[in-house]
Amino acid sequence: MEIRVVENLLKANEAVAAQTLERLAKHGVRAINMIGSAGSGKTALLEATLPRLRESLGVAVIEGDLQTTRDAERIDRIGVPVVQVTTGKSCHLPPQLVLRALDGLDLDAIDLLFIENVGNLICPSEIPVGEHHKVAVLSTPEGDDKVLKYPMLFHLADAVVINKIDLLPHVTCDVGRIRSDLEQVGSRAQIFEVSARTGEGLDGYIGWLLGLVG
Ligand SMILES: Nc1nc2c(ncn2[C@@H]2O[C@H](COP(=O)(O)OP(=O)(O)OP(=O)(O)O)[C@@H](O)[C@H]2O)c(=O)[nH]1
Ligand SMILES: [Mg+2]
Repeated sequence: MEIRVVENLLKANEAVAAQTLERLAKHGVRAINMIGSAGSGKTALLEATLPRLRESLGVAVIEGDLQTTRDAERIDRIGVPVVQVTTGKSCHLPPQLVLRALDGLDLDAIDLLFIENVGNLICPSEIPVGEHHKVAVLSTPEGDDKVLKYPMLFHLADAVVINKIDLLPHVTCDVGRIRSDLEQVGSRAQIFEVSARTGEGLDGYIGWLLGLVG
C-alpha cells in the first residue's frame, strides 16, 4: 500500500514537471537544475557565471530555499531576473512551486533558466522540476567520498562541477578519487574543476553551458 502511495506521488511530480517543460518549450527556454550540498557554492557559481553568460544569452534564476530571500538578493544585485521560492520545511524544490514561479519571469527574454535547488544531495535528485539538465555541484571541503555515498545525483547529472579548487592545499580531497568514483557510478557527466572565487576553470563550464542553447 505504502509503495503505491509513493509511486503516485512521484507520478504526480513528473506530470507537473512535464507541464513546466511544455511551457518552457513554447518559449525556447532550456532549464538547468543545480543540485548540491548546502554551501557547496551553487549561488557563488551563478554569481561568477551569469555576468559572462548574459553577454550572449538571456538568463534568469529561480532560487529555492527553505527560508529567506538571501540567495535571490545576491542574484538581484548582479542585475539578473530572479524569483525566490521558499519551501518552508521541504528539503527539495517541489515542481508545483517551480511551475508557479514561471509566472514571475518574462520567458520570451530567457534562453537559459537556472533553478538552484535546496542545498541537499538526496531529495532534489529524485524530484524533477521540469529541467533539461542536472548540474551537480560538489566542493572540495566536503571530501572526496560523496560520489559513492550519494550515487543517484552523480549517476543522473549531465555535468559535475567540483568547486572550491582554490582550497585544495588546505583540505583533504583527492579529485582523482572523485573522478574514478564517477566512472564507477556510470556517470556520463562532463566534469569541471573550478573555483567560483578565483574564476579558475570557469571557461570550460561556461563553454559547456553556452553549448546547451541551440
Ligand atoms: N574559497 C572558496 N569559497 C567559495 C567558493 N565558492 C563559494 N564559496 C564560499 O562558500 C560559501 C557558500 O557559498 P554559496 O554560494 O552560498 O553556497 P550554496 O551552495 O549556494 O549554499 P545554499 O544555498 O545554502 O545551499 C560562501 O561563503 C562562498 O563565498 C570557491 O570557489 N572558493
Ligand atoms: Mg545558494
